[in-house]
This record gives sequence, structure tokens and C-alpha cells, in this order.
Amino acid sequence: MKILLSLMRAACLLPFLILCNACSQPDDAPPLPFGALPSDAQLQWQQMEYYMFAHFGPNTFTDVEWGDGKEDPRVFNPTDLDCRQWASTAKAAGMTGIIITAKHHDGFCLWPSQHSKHTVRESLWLGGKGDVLAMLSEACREAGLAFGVYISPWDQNHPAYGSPAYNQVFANTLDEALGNYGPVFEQWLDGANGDANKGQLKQQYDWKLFHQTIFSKQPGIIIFSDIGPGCRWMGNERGVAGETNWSRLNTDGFEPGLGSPPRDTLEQGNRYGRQWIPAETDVSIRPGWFYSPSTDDKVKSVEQLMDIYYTSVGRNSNLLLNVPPDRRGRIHPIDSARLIQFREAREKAFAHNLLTTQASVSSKQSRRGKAFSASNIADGNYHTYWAAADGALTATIDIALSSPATFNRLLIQEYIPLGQRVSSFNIEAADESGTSWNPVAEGTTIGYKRILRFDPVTARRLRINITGALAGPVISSAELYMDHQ
Ligand code: FUL
Repeated sequence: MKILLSLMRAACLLPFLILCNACSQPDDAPPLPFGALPSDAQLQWQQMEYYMFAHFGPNTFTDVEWGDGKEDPRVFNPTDLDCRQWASTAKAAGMTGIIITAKHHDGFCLWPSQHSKHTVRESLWLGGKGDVLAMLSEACREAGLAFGVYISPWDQNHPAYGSPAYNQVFANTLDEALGNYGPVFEQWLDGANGDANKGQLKQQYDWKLFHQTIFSKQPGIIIFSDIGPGCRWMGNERGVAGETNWSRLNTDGFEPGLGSPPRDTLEQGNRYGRQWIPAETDVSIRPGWFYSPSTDDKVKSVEQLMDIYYTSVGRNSNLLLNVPPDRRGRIHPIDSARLIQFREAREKAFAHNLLTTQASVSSKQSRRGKAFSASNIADGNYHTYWAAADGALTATIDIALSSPATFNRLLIQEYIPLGQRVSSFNIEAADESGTSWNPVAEGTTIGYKRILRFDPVTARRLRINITGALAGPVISSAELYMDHQ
């Protein structure tokens, strides 16, 4: 009888047990993605972080920033061009790729294009038989670097520029440059156009045609422009991304160039933007984009470059640092030495992560399931993460280091395959008695990577408070460093 009763009781409880199990299921499952998301190509691109821009062409020899397309192609005559030297310099600098100005606004093509009469073929360099794109793409492949191209739609040389026919000419140019030199990771498209007030021809660009052509040759490519679609201009050329920097953007009604969103929007993105279009920070190591002997003594200092690193990579954007080859066709020794010093400074700053697996890391707001445990933020693996329970838009991660440490940098990353969520956060440290908490630093967005700088703090216990998020926060990693420089 007793057995029968307990069986009946169990049978009555069964529906509740099943129901409760169903209730807890979502909490054990990974968080649902939030908002616009990066494509696989965008995620890979974001992880490239820091790569080289190489402005090179007739302007290198004529000392101007914008050639007008009327320059004699014979001015382009590097005496000792060596793309392997560019690649080994980029590699030694810790960069992941090189983007070359294959065609700037003067229309001069660094490859013997069939669609132009203003190219290396018309120059004196190698008797008109040279091809910089062939040499550089090969050198990048050998060095394990990604290869990218800047091809300006604005062309002050081509006779069809300013007429509808030019759009097809430009599409053919893209087709050729992107079809003949192996994989291209990024196509840089600026929106520059002739200025009618200066008597220059203006073109109505057919962006749709350009994009189709690019993707038909390089399906996984990232297209840069003011508004993407792969990545966006960060809004200034100083190397300073917005402290708040969403990787989402609304592009409806906007165009690259004069029709682009306001600069502060480009610097900050849109909180609820409909597309995932992360920021790229382009800045030159010299005052100009092209090499000039007059800027040999104006190459940015290591301190300036470190500052730029913190305000670009440290603010959820990739850093595209321009290092213009000189008139020999080589990276100038002053620039290459500076790049190595910059690498050493970064390595020194980020040599010892004080938040290791030996620290105890926990959160009361953790999502159910070991897979989302707070300790994941210290395991050095981007693909494991801590996630808060659904609905928890604020949360605290408690950290106890194995012994007190002094630090002045917090590096923190969201797991962006699930979207960008955090809108504000701060860090606090406990005093020696461990009872009162002192503010250390605060920030707004995180995104793929955010690095906070603050005065040195010595503590064993600290906490990272997520004080605002659009959906339950998902944090991939947190690291603590002492940058003595
Ligand atoms: C701009 C160009 O006008 C500059 O000359 C430079 O190439 C810069 C990176 O993009 O749009």
C-alpha cells in the first residue's frame, strides 16, 4: 500500500518536475544572440587588430598628398623597391597584414591595368615591366601576412571619369585587381569625389555594382568605407576612436563620402544600429599619408603610438597604421626602428597578466551551468565566456587574486559572436582590510576589446561591475597589467 501511495505521489509530481526542468533549460543553454552580429569574416578581421597601410605612388616622388592625374607617369621610379622588406618590417612590428594604395586619387595604378593608361607600365621603373601588386601579394604570402588593397573610385586621370561609363571602368579595374593576386582580406573604398567648386569632375558612384564586383572575386573580403559593409571609417585621422564605440551602425540613407553619417556617429557607432559594422582606425606614422623627406624628423614617437594603440585597439577598433615606403621603395629606417620600439613597448606593457587561473573569480549573477562560469574570463581562451542569467542587465564579477598585486590597466573583452551588449561598467578594489571598496576606473562600451588606463592600484580583491547592458552581459576575458612606461 505504502509503495502504491508513494508511486501515486510521484506520478502527481511528475508534471511539475517536467515543467521545472523545462523552466531551467533556457538558463542552462547559451544566451541567445543579441542584435546585429559579426559574420565569420568580420570576426576573423577583428582579431587581426593591427596592420599596415602603405601609401605609395607618384605622390611619393612629387611631394604632394593628392596628385591631379596630370603628373608624368615617369616620375614613379623607385630605385630599390623591395616588397619583402615591407613584409618583414610589418611582421617584425607585430602586424597582421598590409593594405597598399593600388590606385590613389591621381588614378595611377601600381599594376599594369588594362583599364588605364596611367600605370607602372607607363613608368620608367623596371622598364615598364614591374607590378607592385604581384610583388607585394607574393611577399605577404611568404611572410604569412594578409594582403589588402586601397583602390580609389575618385580618378583624376581617367577620361571617362564624371560620366556614367566610368562606373563600369571602375568595376573592371576592381575585377582585375581583385581577381589576379590571390586572396585579398580587405578592400578600402573611400568616398572621395571631385569638387565642382574647384572645377573638378564629379562622379555618381554605383556602389552596388562595385560591391557586387568585389564580392564576386573575393567572397570573404571585408569592404571598408564610411559605412561598411565590412568595416567603417572611425571618423577621424588622429587615431582616437570614441570612448563609447558600438560595432553596430545604421546605414539607411547614407553613402560613403559627402553623404556619410556625422563624424561623431562614425566615432561611436549606433547603440541599436541595424548592421554590424565595426570601426577601423586609420592614422599615419608621419604627418602626411605619403613619404616626404621633409617628415623624416616628424615620425611619431613611441609614446604617441602607444597612446594611439590605447585609443584604437583599446577602444574596440582595429588599427591601420600608415607607414609610407620611401623613394627607394623601402620602409625608411627611422620608421622601421620606431615600429620595433612600439612593438617592444606593447610587449612590455602586456607581458604579465596578473589575473591568471590562480585567481578566484565568481559572480552571483552567473548563468546556470559550468560552461558559463566566471572563471572562464581568466582562462586565456576567447571562446569560453562568463554569461549572466537572462534578464540580469547588471552584474558583478568578484575577483580575489592569489596575492596582492599592483596594476594600472584592465583589458576586457565581450564575446562578440553573441553581439555587443555592455553599455557601462566599472572596476573597484578593496582596501587592505577587504571591507571598503574604492572606485578604480569606469568605462562605457566594451565590444571586442577595451583597455582602461588608470593610476596604479595595489589590491588583492577587486570587482568588475557591469552597470548597464542591453542584454545579459557575456564576457570572454579580463586581464590586469602594470604598464610602467
Ligand atoms: C583619404 C584620402 O583622401 C587620403 O589621401 C588618404 O588616402 C586617406 C587614407 O584617405 O580619403
